[in-house]
Amino acid sequence: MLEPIKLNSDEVYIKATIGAATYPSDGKNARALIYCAEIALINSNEHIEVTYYDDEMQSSSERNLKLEAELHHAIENNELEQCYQPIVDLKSKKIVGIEALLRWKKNGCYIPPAQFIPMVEEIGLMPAFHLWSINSIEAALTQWSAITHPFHVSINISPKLFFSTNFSNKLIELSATHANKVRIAIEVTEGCLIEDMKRGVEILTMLNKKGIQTTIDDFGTGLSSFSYLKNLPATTIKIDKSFIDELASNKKSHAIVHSIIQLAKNIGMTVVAEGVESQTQLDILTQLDCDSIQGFILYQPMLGDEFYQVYLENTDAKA
Ligand code: G
Ligand code: MN
Repeated sequence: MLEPIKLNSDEVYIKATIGAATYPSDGKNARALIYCAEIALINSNEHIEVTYYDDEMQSSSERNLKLEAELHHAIENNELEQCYQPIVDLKSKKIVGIEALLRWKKNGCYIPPAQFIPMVEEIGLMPAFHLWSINSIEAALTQWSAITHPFHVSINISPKLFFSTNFSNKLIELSATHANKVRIAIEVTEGCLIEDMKRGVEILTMLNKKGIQTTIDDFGTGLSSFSYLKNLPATTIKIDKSFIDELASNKKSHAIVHSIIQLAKNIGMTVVAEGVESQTQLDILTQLDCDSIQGFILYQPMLGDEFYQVYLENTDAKA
């Protein structure tokens, strides 16, 4: 436990995170050692007090710097791809929505989203990437003439963007243009709103009035609080993949998923399970009366043209 320090009449808690380098293996002079210690610090995390430098950190830092530099050119080099992963209603087995997922293909290889999305955020490119995404979704929706209600397009919103002033205008425009056939939903994580809950609720309420729905993404992993659920104008809970992974093997995960589904239903929200990969998981979710699912067992994320074909086949709609 941290010991508090008295500052006038207040008690404050101070914590340090240290990056360390070792003489002479990491460097033979102060400059080289400080450089390595800084790299160790960048690679540290809040749970470890002292992180020691190793050579692997150096190469991963260099790789990251190179990727960051390349990200600046991803849009002009046509390296971004807008993918869509279907969300399927468990009772009707029909596709009732999609999650829009951004992919970055560099020299023929996909860079994992978990690696590049935080970088996009970090180097301030999120507004440009978000706009690129919205424009591709707009173009796709215009082409997908056979899509009809009930159908929603879920768009992930990064925390920084969510609180920036201008982000919502484009979304509102997109929603209004295609309101006759789809609903636009935004996916926000519980952590996303923590920064300023009051403003978060205001923004979501304003979007809600314009017909934009809210899904709480990765539910169960953040600081899930009931007042949060009570106060947010959210329509859907998405159960985090980590619970789904252990649905069949861990009694507690099973009980948690069961309870989340019941909770959602009791407060009038719909519930989606994400990351469903096996038939057993699918069967349990059906038995627990989950509304809909998303996962590799049914569909992987795919490009727009492929998705539209899948939609037409699944819903017997005519193009
Ligand atoms: O938490 P969020 O809804 O943003 O997660 C979406 C991510 O999860 C996407 O990158 C998508 O490719 C991935 N994903 C979706 N379904 C599955 C699945 O069944 N298994 C795994 N491993 N990843 C999945
Ligand atoms: Mn999501």
